[in-house]
Amino acid sequence: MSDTIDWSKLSEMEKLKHDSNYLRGTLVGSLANPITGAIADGDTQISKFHGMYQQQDRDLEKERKRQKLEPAFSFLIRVRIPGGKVSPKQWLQMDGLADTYANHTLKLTTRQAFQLHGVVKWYLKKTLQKINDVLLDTIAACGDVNRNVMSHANPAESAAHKELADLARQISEHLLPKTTAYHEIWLDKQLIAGGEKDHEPIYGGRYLPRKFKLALALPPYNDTDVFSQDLAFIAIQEKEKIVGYNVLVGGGMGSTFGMPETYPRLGNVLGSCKPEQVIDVAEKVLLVQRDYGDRSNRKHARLKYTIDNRGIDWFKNELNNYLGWKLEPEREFQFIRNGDRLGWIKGEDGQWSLTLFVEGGRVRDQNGHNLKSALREIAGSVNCYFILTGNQNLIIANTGEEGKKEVNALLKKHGASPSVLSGLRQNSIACVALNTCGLAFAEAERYLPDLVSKVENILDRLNLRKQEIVIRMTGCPNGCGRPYLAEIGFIGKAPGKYNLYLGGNFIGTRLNTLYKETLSEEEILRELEPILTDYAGNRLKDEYFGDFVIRKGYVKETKQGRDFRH
Ligand code: SRM
Ligand code: SF4
Repeated sequence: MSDTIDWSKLSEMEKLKHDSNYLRGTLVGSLANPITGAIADGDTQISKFHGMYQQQDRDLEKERKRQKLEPAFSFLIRVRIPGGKVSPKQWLQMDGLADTYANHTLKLTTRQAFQLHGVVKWYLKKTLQKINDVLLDTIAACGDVNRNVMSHANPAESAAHKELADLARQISEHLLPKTTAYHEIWLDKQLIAGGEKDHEPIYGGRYLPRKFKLALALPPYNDTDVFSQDLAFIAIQEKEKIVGYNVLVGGGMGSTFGMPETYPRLGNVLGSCKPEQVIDVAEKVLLVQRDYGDRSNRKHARLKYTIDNRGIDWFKNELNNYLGWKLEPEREFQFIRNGDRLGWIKGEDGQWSLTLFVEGGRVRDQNGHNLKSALREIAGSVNCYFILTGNQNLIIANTGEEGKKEVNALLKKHGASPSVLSGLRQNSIACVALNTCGLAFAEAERYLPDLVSKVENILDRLNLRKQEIVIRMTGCPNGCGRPYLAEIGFIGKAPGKYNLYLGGNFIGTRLNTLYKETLSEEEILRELEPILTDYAGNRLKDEYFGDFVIRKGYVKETKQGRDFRH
């Protein structure tokens, strides 16, 4: 097979995957090498498929160099949790691992997963084994495969929500790599000599050209930002029953400064299918991308570019061929918001759920706000489970009246009671960025809370504190906090400097547009104040900020990804 491949036309990663023997690489040797806290170069790529990234503490970078020391290498471990649901036992295990092997924090990601940061090479195996002990894993949380499948996180727990959550798990299982490398390397399961018995019925030996992301949503809530996903299924309900799904393809956020051929893109609705056809559609969309995606240029390899290069009609036709049947026409759907609805809600079954704002998705104990301790005690004593949302928040789900009281009391005891938040802060997302992300040009998670406080001062003067406005910041244009869908978006350009984007909408169906470049904090506030003042005085009834800035001509609507400019 390899003889027929012209490797010179493909990206280096293609050869690496092919030669990795179904994702084994030289990981075993790398882990055993006592000389360095790093793993071999090739293994830094292959290990992603196992759910981890080699990183270094960027705060210490200069000092380590000065002292002629190897960088402070450690690993990010990402745990795959389809639909974001975890049991108290799983929560407690992750909480303990954060303290024992990581940096004492748990990161709730924008894709309903956990991340541990700061795990050194010597503890990787132990940590993965402990994760596995509570029936969680990190397989395919990263890498050129289908990633964590997101699902609508409904605090009101309805039958439809449960159906979506189950479907997310089934799709995730179906699209998992089948290699036994993970079990061999991390869980000491018996080695298959040379791995020759392994095969990947869906992916093949080179896996996908690039990462692939999938989400489910239940209108009217777009809390999984379906327009940013490679593939999404939007539930169609009739009389509370899910009768089908609209199929959306080709969304994506990543882009690179100075490369106009890369851009964020909104998904296109292709048609609809029946609930029992979803897994088939998911598999075949992935196969079309596997077979036609660009394997020469990784910056241009996502499904969104395959679709733009060949056209949406070509894609639909090809998909129908792969399926052997045709999608039905699209059905009407309407979203009223993205993000999460915070606070307590009673479900159809009379049980209570609390959606808790977790700033930057970082669960920790800090300055008397001891959220990590509170959640540990809740997990240990309250009858409930947890749902990580796609907006870095957390739902403490399914408690009775007594449980609700206990949760409130425990949050209070640890100084972590939900406070009344501005409509801006409630709708804020910041990616990790510094100090762990190797791609960050600027701060995001560590800075956005302060910037929000400063914008809140303006909002207070304008009587806009309660107005919900979606604000998102990332430390680079890769878009991990989905900033291109925000009403106010910031992308880091350099330390302390950000591009400002305006005009995304509150329901997550419109890309924003560059308003001003390379702004300092002072400049950001100076730019935003007059626009917010205009908004306070001249908005139409119920008009959202993102719609207002377009109506008033502050920015022009970005109608398609290809028109997006940094
Ligand atoms: Fe992301 C790479 C963090 C969601 C687009 N992302 C990274 C890396 C691994 C940096 C790296 O490659 O070295 C970041 C690790 C930082 C750290 O220290 O933790 C990182 N991404 C994250 C998380 C943790 C952000 C967060 O604060 O929550 C999110 C983890 C999600 C998960 O659980 O799987 C995260 N990343 C996203 C999203 C949002 C989403 O999926 O809904 C996007 C935009 C959607 C998309 O993919 O188009 C996203 N991440 C990227 C990209 C750009 C991909 C592209 O098509 O160009 C990169 C860089 C890359 O792949 O080359 C990237
Ligand atoms: Fe890192 Fe950029 Fe993703 Fe932020 S958006 S986590 S800076 S890759």
